[in-house]
This record gives sequence, structure tokens and C-alpha cells, in this order.
Amino acid sequence: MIRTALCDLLGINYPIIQGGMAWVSTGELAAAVSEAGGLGVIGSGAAPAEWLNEQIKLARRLTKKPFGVNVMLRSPFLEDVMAVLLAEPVAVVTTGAGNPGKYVPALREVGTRVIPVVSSVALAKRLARGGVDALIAEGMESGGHVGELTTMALVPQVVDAVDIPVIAAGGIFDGRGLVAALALGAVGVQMGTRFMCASECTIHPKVKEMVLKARDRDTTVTGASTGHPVRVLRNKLSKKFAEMEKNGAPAEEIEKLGSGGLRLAMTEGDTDNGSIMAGQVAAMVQKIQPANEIIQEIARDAVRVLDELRQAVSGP
Ligand code: TUI
Repeated sequence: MIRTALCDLLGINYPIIQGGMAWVSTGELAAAVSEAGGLGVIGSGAAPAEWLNEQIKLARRLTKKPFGVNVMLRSPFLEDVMAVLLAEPVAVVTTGAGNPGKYVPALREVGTRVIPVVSSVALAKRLARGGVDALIAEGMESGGHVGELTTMALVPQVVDAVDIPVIAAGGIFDGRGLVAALALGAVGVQMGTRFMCASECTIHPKVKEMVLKARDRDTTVTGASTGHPVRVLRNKLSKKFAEMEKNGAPAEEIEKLGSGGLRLAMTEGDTDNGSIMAGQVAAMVQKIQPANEIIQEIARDAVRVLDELRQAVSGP
């Protein structure tokens, strides 16, 4: 068994949060992860509030355990999404791609634990002062919108800067990654890419196939020149991005190329013209397996790694 303070904070059995990925993390996936003893998270991304409402209802039908919702702060439906979360409170709200500061008091008022994702120490400090429950420190190994620091450099800096629990994300795949995160001072991990190939994940099979085939250098960061760098699997679209950036195309034109691309890939299976956001650990994903098996495997491996480490280091 590998329990940490995160398990008590969230009422879960394993210190593993499933990343709330836009167009990937549905109520079905979130419920499966929560049923398995982790924290499942619905990814509301840029979807309309009605979609989120349906997914929350679906997850509630499928599990009695706590689950969360990720709010993408650049969503065009942000205010409506927040209204849903105040009317239909969930156990946890994680946020991404911005500063959720002004929404924190209202969410906590309805009993929701607020856990923003940060990629810098400055925002971590500001949000900790604003009364959030915990922070997810996400390194640039992750898929999707990325910051500049790696997980190895970011997590201990955030841990030292705040006195609330910190969860590590970015580049974490298995029991080794979980133990490494704990060694850096985190109380648990958030993993997205691995759950893309969960059996209960409803994304298009062609995307799962691409993740399964990915090798170590098959992700790249697009859109850095627009101020919104995004890690994706290399494909025809990412090549087009790279060419436009090299030729100094205006940011608006590059952004236009990317808009709608995530949905196109994940739901339609257009793996040429769609944006296949995935992290560097895509290369480690070798099979499609149920969420329960993923969680059990990570927990079992983490205990084994801890035992082996104890044996491997000399001393009293
Ligand atoms: O949010 C993510 N990953 C995402 S969001 C997303 S949808 C999207 N698509 C296109 C452009 C933008 C978003 C796909 N992947 N991860 C969490 C995360 N948040 N990583 C980094 C940040 C972050 C960045 C800047 C958090 C706060 C922030 O603050 C800026 C500010 O306003 O102070």
C-alpha cells in the first residue's frame, strides 16, 4: 500500500490524480479512475457548460467516489463552466492555463477543494497565499500547454516555496516516477498521457495507436512564438506549425492553425491535421489497459522500487 497525505486530503486510496485532459477525460474515464481508488478528473477544456453538466451527471451515475473537474481558464465558456461547478459542486477542481485566483473563494465556499496547476514558483506562491488547498507543479515534459521548467527542477522549488501539499506532474508514468515525485517532496502525482490509453478512455482509436507507437523523440513543442507553447505528437500539423514559426508568421495566423485541432484529433481521429497533445512519456505507453490495472500496477511497482532503493543504498 502506498498512502500519503494526499489520500486523506481527497478521500482516495492511491496518491494518483488523472489529468483532466480536454476532449480526452470524459465522465466515463474519470469515474473509472475514481472507482480504481485514484482521483478521476473530467477535462472541461473549451467545451460548453452543458457538456460538462452531462459528464458530471454521467460520472455520478458510474461512481459514488470523489472525482474532479479541470477548468481550462482560457475557455470561451469559462463563466458558464464556473456556474455549473457552483450549482453542482464536485469534490475537486483543478485548473490550467491561467490564474484561477478570483474563483477560489466561491469554489471553496461550496465545499470544493481547489488545486491549480502551476508551472512557476511565482504563481505557486501567489495562489498559496490566496488559500488554495494544494498545487500541482507541472513540468514541461507534460502534454498540452507547457511552461519552461522540467518536473525535476520545478517540483522541489515549489515544495520549498509554499506550505501546502504539492503534487508532481509531467513525465510521470509508473511506480518509479511516483517514488521520484515523493523524493522531490510531492505528496502524489498527476498523470495524463498514460490514461489516454486506458480502456475506458473514449478518444479515437487512431490516437491511441499513435501514442502506442510513439518513441522517445516523437513529441515536440509547437506555438512557442505565440506565447502558448503546446506539446504534441509530431504529425503533419506540427510540421506546418514549425514551418510557419520558422518563416515568422504572425501569432494570430499560427493560433488559427491550432484552434479546433485538439477536438479534430481526439474525437474524429484526424491524426494528420489534428493536434495530438501528449507528454514525453507517450513512448513508455505500450498497451491499452483498464484504469484499475494502471493504478494497481503503479502502486505495486512504487512499493517494490522503495524496497529496492533501501537495499541498494549502503549505510545503517
Ligand atoms: O493547462 C494545462 N494544459 C493544457 S490546457 C490545454 S487547452 C489549450 N489549448 C491551446 C492553448 C492553450 C490551452 C491543453 N493543455 N496544463 C496546466 C498548466 N497550466 N501548465 C501550465 C499552466 C499555466 C500557465 C500559465 C498556469 C498558469 C499560468 O499563468 C499565467 C498567468 O495568468 O499568470
